[in-house]
Amino acid sequence: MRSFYVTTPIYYISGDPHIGHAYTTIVADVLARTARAGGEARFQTGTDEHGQKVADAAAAAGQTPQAWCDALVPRWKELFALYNVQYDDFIRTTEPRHERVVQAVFEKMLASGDVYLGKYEGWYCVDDETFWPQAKLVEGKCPTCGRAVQWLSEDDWFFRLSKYTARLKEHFRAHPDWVRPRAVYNEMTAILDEGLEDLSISRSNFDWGIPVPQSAENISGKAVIYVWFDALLNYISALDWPDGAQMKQCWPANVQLVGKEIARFHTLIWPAMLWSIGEPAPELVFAHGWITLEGEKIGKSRGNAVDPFALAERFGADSLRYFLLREAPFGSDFSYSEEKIVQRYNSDLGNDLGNLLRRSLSMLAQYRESLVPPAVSGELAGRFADLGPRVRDLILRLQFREALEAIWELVTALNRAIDERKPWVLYKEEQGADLDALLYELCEGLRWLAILLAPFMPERAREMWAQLGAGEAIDAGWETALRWGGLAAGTLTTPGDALFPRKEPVR
Ligand code: ME8
Repeated sequence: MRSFYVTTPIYYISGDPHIGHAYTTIVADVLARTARAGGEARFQTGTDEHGQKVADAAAAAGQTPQAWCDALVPRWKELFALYNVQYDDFIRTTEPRHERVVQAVFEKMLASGDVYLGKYEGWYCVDDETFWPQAKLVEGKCPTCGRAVQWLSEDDWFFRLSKYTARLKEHFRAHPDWVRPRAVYNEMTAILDEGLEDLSISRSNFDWGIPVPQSAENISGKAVIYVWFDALLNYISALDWPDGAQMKQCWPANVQLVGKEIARFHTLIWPAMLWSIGEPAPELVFAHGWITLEGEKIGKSRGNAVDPFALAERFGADSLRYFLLREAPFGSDFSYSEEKIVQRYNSDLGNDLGNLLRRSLSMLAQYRESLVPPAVSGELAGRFADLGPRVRDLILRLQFREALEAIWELVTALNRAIDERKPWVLYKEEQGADLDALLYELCEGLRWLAILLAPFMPERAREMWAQLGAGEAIDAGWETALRWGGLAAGTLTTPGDALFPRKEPVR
């Protein structure tokens, strides 16, 4: 069966991860969890370990690059575990399974004539690991990150990228949604219109990389493959290209998530590399915006990194997941602020959702000894009948904020049902049937919320599920789980601690 395949960039392991790295990985996790609730899915992330940037970081720490990477990888895995990220594969570019594929691809391109020997003269930005011709520099600096560039003059191997310009243009024309959001699509077609130059894909002035295969006539005897050529191939090396079973099941990827600063690599260079070896381009590259701090992209090398470990400790990992996906439409930049996190935490999570669970279960305890009354199918059941497919579609279209807004319609409706139908009055006036009906709707609605929120807040959703006594199957397919009446009469609920205990506002 064809499997839904979602990837994140593989992260440079030049230091500890920051909140931006957690962000893309959490988004991929939400997608994968949603896809898994309706079929097969594969979610892959990992680390980009070669190149000058990593070598420099290791040297500054007085370590070999390999020892440096080996010591840091657990830190990244720890972060993803802390944020309840459930990837299927974590690839490191220093693994033999990856190096083998990179060399095989290089050899295949050499044989077809898409790789040839030439001379590179121009500039190089170490921080972005990018070659820049003189004409592209901005005031003599890297046009992407604004840092100083270094002059390179080397005999290098080149990839015949220019040859694919026409095919790229046609691909962009025929698939106007293959690069999203639209602004990035437009930016990429503008670059295409200027024309593409062949790309240097080896480096001979340093050695932390995958060696150019021996079958290639090696210029200096120690050339290594350019880190981006190496890194992009992670998406298929982990599928065991060319003939692995995963390759057949998963390629082309359904969604490749990247930050907008690396859209060019993924939408202009990557498809050309794939076509050169006879593989199709991914179905969608989504280049999302940046989390910013005082208007600047948060990033390790800018020294304004926000520590995601400390944040999870303070607010809970699931609350952060919620915040990151709810705060801005996916694609746009948004500015990070603790005030905003606390505000959303206390209002959306604490008041709307947490109190709804607490109030519902404490009324059930008070009036019905915590036992779920017989199922009823009232007005809410009809109104929200299609909520599951709606939320699923929105998530799979990467409209996470809209998906959460749709889920919150149910949260609001349940809170309103309590306020309007006043269970305390029903109890006092001994309107037992109406009280039963309302309590059932609240519990069943909460069960739906736990299922729908599980991709976003897996751990908190499980806690809701446990308090509801709803059984084992929160991960069962949505199709069967989201049928009104799933919560059985007589189920014993167990009110527990507050889901989102109140936080003091930031002063
Ligand atoms: O570029 N806001 O790695 P990298 C949102 N190794 N997302 C952010 C972010 C921010 N402030 N900062 C980082 C590389 N990210 C290459 C990729 S892929 C074949 C090779 C996220 O460590 C975002 O996804 O610089 C961005 O593209 C990625 O981290 C860059 O991580």
